[in-house]
Amino acid sequence: MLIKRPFDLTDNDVTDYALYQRRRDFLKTLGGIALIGASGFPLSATAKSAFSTDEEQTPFDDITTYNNFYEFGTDKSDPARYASMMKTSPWSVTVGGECAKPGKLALEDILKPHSKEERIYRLRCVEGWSMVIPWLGFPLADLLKRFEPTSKAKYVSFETLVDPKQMPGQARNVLDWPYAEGLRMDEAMHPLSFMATGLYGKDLLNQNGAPLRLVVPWKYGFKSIKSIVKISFVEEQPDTSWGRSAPGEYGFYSNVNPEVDHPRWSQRRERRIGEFRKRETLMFNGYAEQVASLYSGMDLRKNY
Ligand SMILES: Nc1nc2c(c(=O)[nH]1)N[C@H]1C(S)=C(S)[C@@H](COP(=O)(O)O)O[C@H]1N2
Ligand SMILES: [Mo]
Repeated sequence: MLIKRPFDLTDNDVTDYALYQRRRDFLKTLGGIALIGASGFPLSATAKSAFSTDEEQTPFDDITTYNNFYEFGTDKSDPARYASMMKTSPWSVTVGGECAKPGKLALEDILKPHSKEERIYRLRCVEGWSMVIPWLGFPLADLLKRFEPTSKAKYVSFETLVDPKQMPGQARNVLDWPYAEGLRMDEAMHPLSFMATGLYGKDLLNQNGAPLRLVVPWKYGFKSIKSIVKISFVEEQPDTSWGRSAPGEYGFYSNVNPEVDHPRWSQRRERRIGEFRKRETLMFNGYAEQVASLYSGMDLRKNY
């Protein structure tokens, strides 16, 4: 296993964002039009969740143009530029491992039984930036229960599509493909864990992980794996792509924790995209009340 390119340092990331902002302002001036920002998409049909934050939502334009999706390249602007090369229809998801009802399901059959709801969650990237995103989707637990995991299912793992023809970034070995992530079963079954199919009331754009992506708001953003094609129930803690590439930097839990620094930068503060001054990073990304009990008795410095 090779270590190719770790996440950018926080300071690099800040420069990165400033550069991106300038490029965008430049493009706006060029076109002579203001791009459409937040609001815009009515969402009257979906219920407002008690889990949603009422913090200001990051504009649609930022959420869909400032992305991490290394399958399309490591630059923040690569996913928006290249993700249309990925074909999301037809799409299927293979579910297997320790469960009574494994199978390969067409996306339509995955989605059919679930009514969609909105969850406005904070997303905190391990690099030190954050957003507030109004997701559309359904609880992960409701999906997983359908496959009837057995008592041996202690963890659940997820994989992203592999196809270098559709995902040009996979031609480079920046990570071991497929992108892989995992959760402990109780984390996966927690009511905050969410399968997203949309944001701002519309279907997900490819750069955000269409047609189906995980969202685990109390963990660093890299746990929220995009464009899922495989779900497996397993007995042992599964490998993850980032864990394999730099085990000392990206642990299996990766809970947002201002007290535990990344080996190469502090995690105390973060830049909310669109804000100038940094803000304090909150324990479990502000979801401590809901999730802290999952980790009682665990040393969070060891289990980073
Ligand atoms: N398959 C896959 N999923 C991924 C990533 C990736 O590179 N590949 N990047 C992760 C990281 S580091 C973050 S911060 C979030 C970013 O999600 P967003 O671009 O929708 O904001 O996606 C995560 N999911
Ligand atoms: Mo991230």
